[in-house]
Amino acid sequence: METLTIQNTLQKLNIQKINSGTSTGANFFGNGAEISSFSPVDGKLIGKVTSTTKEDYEKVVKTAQSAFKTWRLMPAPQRGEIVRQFGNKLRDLKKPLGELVSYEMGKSLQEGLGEVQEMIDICDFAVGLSRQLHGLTMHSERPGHRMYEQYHPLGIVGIISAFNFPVAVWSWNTALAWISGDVCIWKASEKAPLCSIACQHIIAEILKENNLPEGISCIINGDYKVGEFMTTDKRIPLISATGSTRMGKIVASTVGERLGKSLLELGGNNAIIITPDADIKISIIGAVFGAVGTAGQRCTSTRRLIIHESMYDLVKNTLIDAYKQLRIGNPLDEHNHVGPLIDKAAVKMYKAALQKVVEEGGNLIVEGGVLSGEGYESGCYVKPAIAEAENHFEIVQHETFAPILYLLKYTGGVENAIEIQNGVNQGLSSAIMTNNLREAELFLSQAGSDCGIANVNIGTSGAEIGGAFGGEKDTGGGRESGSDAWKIYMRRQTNTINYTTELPLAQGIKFDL
Ligand code: UN1
Repeated sequence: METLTIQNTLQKLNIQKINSGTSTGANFFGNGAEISSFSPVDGKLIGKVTSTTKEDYEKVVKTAQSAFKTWRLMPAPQRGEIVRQFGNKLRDLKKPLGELVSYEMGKSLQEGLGEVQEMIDICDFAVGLSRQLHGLTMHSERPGHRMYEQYHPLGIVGIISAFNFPVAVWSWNTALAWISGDVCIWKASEKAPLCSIACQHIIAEILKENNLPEGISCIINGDYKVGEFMTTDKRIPLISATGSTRMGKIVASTVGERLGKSLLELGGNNAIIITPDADIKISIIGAVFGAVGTAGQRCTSTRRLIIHESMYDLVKNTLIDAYKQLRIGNPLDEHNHVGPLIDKAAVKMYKAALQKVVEEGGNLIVEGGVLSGEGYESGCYVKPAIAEAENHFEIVQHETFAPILYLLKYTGGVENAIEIQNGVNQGLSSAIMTNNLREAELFLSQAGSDCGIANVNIGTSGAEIGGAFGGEKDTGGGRESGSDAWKIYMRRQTNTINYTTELPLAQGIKFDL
């Protein structure tokens, strides 16, 4: 039955022949090794995609370069019109694309649909932005001179995305890059390649309908070596990469070596502080969703709870009860809360983390474990776990992409909790649960959270696209999505114009001939 459904879904997304080498457009060149995409939902093979060889990559870059020459000349609001059409097409295809995300990646259907909604939202945002790519004007120190700045497209933007948000993260980048006048080459995660094929089909159709070159949107597939084609390539002025801190360091140094720009969205180690003035209901829902949503595979997932000693037992016992109610199983079944991990390698890391926390002196209060038997044939379903631990444990300092929550206790004032919260290398998302204005404001102040995202009475995950998304320290410092994140996709130019018959020099320098 499952297979039938997914075949239907693939058909609606126009993926009859999945092998990327068989498509017509220049973007589907793939003469390299085959990548098989297995669903973590039931372990079945969904399809195969051929990866991109160096020769294929050269063709893709040429296609992108030539498309850029057309695209950059189109007025930005007209580029916005293309993005508007793309957003509308996503509205039409929300259900099948959400299903594919859910089936290929393993997140709940609700979250799969939510991911497509994020794509639609960023398109809307980008359409408005296409009329607002403004620079500043400033007064020149010289008479009869005008000075201002403007933003121009960069060229080709390389996007490297992770399996956990197989479509949304691409769209955050592309929607902004496109209205900025850039063209994109996307290397999707080899763990969710079909999602990239589906997205490419959708945008390719829009471009065709508008008589625009398909090279405005390109995809390449394969492992990290295919990503390296781009990171080492001087023709790609910006690399936007989402993934682990380890990967980000390699990307940053490779791109930095050639003085390219990189936008990095790397690991998080996100915490919620629960103070004596916290609303317990909000705190528990926020913590449980943050820890087990997407099976703990968001970079904004809640990894640590920092609980005041006066609240500790209450929070602990309520959490234990809440975890008993979690239903683990097929994420396409809306009754289930927790789906599978992406693959068996992730299950192995989950198991190793649980073992490590016990070795380091932690105490498992909700034991984890790998599920087997009917409905769990893929071997990727695990039980969310909770461990009482200490912040300095090596495993607590480390981001494990799985539903493991660490409980940490604090005493005294909220400044002690903030110190624990900041006492990790990562700096993505953070939250405080409190109705106390002083605690909340201190948490948000310059002496508070050191993360890129700091929330009050909201959990750590589920950021909206309207704000800039990203974090500090080992999270990489990049900002994507809303606010003025668009600026990284453009190059700034300062222009000074002399409309007199004289040539006065700046700084009052005299140079008479
Ligand atoms: C990610 O996990 O890579 O805040 C991004 C959230 C989402 C984005 C997560 N909007 O949970």
